[in-house]
Amino acid sequence: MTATPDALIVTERRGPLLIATLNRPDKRNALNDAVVHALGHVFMTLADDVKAVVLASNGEHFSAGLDLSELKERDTGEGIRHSMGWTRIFEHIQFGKVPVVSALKGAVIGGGLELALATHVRVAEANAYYALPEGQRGIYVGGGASVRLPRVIGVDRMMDMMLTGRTYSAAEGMALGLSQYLVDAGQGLAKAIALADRVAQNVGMTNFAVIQALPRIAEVDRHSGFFMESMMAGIAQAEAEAKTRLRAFLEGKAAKVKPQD
Ligand code: 1HE
Repeated sequence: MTATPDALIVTERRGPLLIATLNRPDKRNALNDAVVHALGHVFMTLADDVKAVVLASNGEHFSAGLDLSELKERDTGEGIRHSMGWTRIFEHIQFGKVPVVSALKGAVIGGGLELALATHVRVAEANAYYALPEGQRGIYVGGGASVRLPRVIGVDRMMDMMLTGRTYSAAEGMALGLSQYLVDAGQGLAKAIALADRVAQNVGMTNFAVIQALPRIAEVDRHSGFFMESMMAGIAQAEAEAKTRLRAFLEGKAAKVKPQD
């Protein structure tokens, strides 16, 4: 187990996985600049043999969002630069080297929800809940929620969250797509690791296509999208490992697709 110098993020290698854990439980994993920069450092320095990352948290809550004690007296320019700094790092998580599976529990609030939305697969424990209290605090989201959240739950639901302070439970969040998995309290990390292990078994080029090409294709016009997809398909098929796996299936040596838990 290793940690960034200030141990705000604890990292642990587990075979092909890197488990990165938010480690500020006394402050409910509120995200200050040091935490966000430490996260950025983790994702920008991933070893080549890391095939997937699990993003977890210590304590009862995934994250209480922006550390409000850091807001203080920023002027407009500082505020814009600060938000852009978060955006850059969260983009690096979403469009980084490998897929990221997050394990969500307790408060997934404000910037914590924005961070979660930058991950590719989200596992929520039954006690997780989602909120954007920016409206009540007199501020605005600044970690990419305006871009990412409407794509998941729609503009109107996000408006409602911000205007009325509505929260969504883990079960509601699962139905809306805030998480793709819902597990009992205490089971989030184990499930996230199990899923990340599956992800890590894919051919790297396919994982790359899924996290890099798919979200981009989903945002362009259909003609460009079809063409981008065809290019990505051609690139992926040409991989030696893809050929090996296809041959293994045709020779009856590969696992069949069956329903799973
Ligand atoms: C914090 C923060 C924080 C806790 N910034 N210090 N986020 C919010 O508006 C959420 C604010 N937090 C809460 O509503 C609650 O703390 C929780 C529901 C998350 C947890 O409640 P609880 O009872 O378990 O803990 P607590 O007693 O409220 O907090 C424990 C300590 O963490 C306490 O500090 P202490 O020194 O008195 O022990 C709290 O002050 C501290 N703490 N949350 C700073 N957020 C890129 S823009 C994104 C904009 C946003 O994210 S806005 C959303 C901000």
